[in-house]
Amino acid sequence: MKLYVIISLCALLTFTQQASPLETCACELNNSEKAFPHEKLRIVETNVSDCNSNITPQKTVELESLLLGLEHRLSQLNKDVLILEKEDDGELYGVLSLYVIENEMTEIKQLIDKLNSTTQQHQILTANATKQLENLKKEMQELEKFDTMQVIKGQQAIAALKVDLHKCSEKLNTTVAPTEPPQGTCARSRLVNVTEPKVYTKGEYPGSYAYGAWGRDPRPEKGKESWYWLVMLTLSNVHANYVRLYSSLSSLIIGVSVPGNVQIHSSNPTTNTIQGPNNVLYGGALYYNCYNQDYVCRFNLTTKSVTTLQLPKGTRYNSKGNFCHLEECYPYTDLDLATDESGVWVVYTTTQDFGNLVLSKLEEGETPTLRRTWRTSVYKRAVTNTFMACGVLYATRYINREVEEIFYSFNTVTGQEKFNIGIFMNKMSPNIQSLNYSPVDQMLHAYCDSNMVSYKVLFG
Ligand SMILES: *[C@@H]1O[C@H](CO)[C@@H](O)[C@H](O)[C@H]1NC(C)=O
Ligand SMILES: *[C@@H]1O[C@H](CO)[C@@H](O)[C@H](O)[C@H]1NC(C)=O
Ligand SMILES: *[C@@H]1O[C@H](CO)[C@@H](O)[C@H](O)[C@H]1NC(C)=O
Ligand SMILES: *[C@@H]1O[C@H](CO)[C@@H](O)[C@H](O)[C@H]1NC(C)=O
Ligand SMILES: *[C@@H]1O[C@H](CO)[C@@H](O)[C@H](O)[C@H]1NC(C)=O
Ligand SMILES: *[C@@H]1O[C@H](CO)[C@@H](O)[C@H](O)[C@H]1NC(C)=O
Ligand SMILES: CC(=O)N[C@H]1CO[C@H](CO)[C@@H](O)[C@@H]1O
Repeated sequence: MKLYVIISLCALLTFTQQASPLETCACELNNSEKAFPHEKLRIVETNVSDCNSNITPQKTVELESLLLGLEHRLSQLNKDVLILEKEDDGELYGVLSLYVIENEMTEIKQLIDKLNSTTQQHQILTANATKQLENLKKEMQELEKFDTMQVIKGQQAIAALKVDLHKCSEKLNTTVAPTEPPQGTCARSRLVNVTEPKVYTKGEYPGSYAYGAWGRDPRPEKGKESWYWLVMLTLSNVHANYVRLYSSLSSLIIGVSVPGNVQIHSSNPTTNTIQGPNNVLYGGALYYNCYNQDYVCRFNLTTKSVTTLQLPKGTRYNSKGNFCHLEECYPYTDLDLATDESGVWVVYTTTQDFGNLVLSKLEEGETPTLRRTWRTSVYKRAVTNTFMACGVLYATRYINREVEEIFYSFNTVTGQEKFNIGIFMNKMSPNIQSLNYSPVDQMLHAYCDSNMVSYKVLFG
């Protein structure tokens, strides 16, 4: 639960740092009734960067030293959490860390108070910051209550906390950077590495539903920018009839689905049921292989209507063109839907391509169509999964229970194929059922034996 505390401090710190040299700066926190303040903090951060453009620099040494103090407090917090993690004592440690962080919180609050009284000049700003802190504190107390009923999940929260602390210190260095790639272009040319897992959660149904997919809509509808989606194959590990939504990553980790399910059809399976794990959400619609057909289905979550696209004759479906490794194949992985900076793609294979990977770009529109198709020389059964990033197709293979390798790439701009990518991903569990790249934050989301794991993709 404390991860919110850290995020809030981070937001606040960024806020004060960003805004320290200004004279006046109107930053309003929209106090909606959402269960988690994550979204709110995002808004603050957005507004902070907006404010930034109006700021004229002005030195205030005392203020800066206080900010430096805050920064040190944050790194201390980081250390404390790391120590506690080493001393992991089963259930107790989640609770202990809550107290320690609470104390840190208090100290940081004191620093903020000092900050408040430092100069008249910054009065408005700090009052605003304090108000925001108060609001957040209220939210935090609400969450605290909630957490006492969810003690078992404390450990997950701590894992995520570590991730957020790292993000936080990154943010300290880089200030507020735009996360959205520039429209129409793609600066990310060469994938050089992926990080260790940054997010790892068993989610709402620990250990259940071994097959599925999750991620973040790269072109979300307004107000749903921080939403995450989850599709679990609830019937026979093959079929699903709904998309489950979470208003933030935190609510997904904690396992609170606030918007809940959007159902495709009450029966499962039936026409247009989701078949197989490799689905994506894009522009408020789920793209997937639908039941018993060589079709891409598009389910509009707003209108709840399905439009379909039949793939070329000879397309392998109904578990006849799967991803595999030496030991076994992943059932019903005939169609792998993918998103990148430019839209939606589908990866599949056909009889006439002798089982090699085929890649098609989807044209959105009234009904989806195929814009263009590329043929590769990599055998689909030698691949465990694929994803797209910046117009480049990447394929993975199974090395062992701990490691998966991104070994292959196909550049749709140059047509160049590479078989020696050699990027290794450390796994949290042996099998990756789906991989989705999120161009919004360059995260690679993996669904692994009912766990949800994210890696940050590093580009050269
Ligand atoms: C604040 O949040 C509410 C509820 O989400 C929304 O209706 C309203 O438009 C928001 N106000 C602003 C100024 O963003
Ligand atoms: C930012 O602040 C403005 C007013 O300063 C407010 O209208 C808006 O809702 C806030 N949030 C965002 C996301 O812009
Ligand atoms: C911050 O300063 C303002 C103006 O002096 C004061 O009204 C407010 O109570 C202070 N807030 C805190 C938390 O000390
Ligand atoms: C932040 O900058 C400091 C000093 O330049 C560096 O030591 C530290 O590793 C950086 N942290 C991150 C997360 O980049
Ligand atoms: C890629 O990242 C992993 C872990 O994140 C690291 O161990 C490895 O050295 C990196 N490889 C390269 C070539 O930078
Ligand atoms: C879903 O339907 C709405 C209403 O007709 C439309 O505005 C929106 O573009 C559709 N989304 C997709 C992805 O087709
Ligand atoms: C709560 C609070 O103090 N809000 C202030 C934030 O800054 C604006 C613009 O300077 C003030 O008008 C608000 O009163």
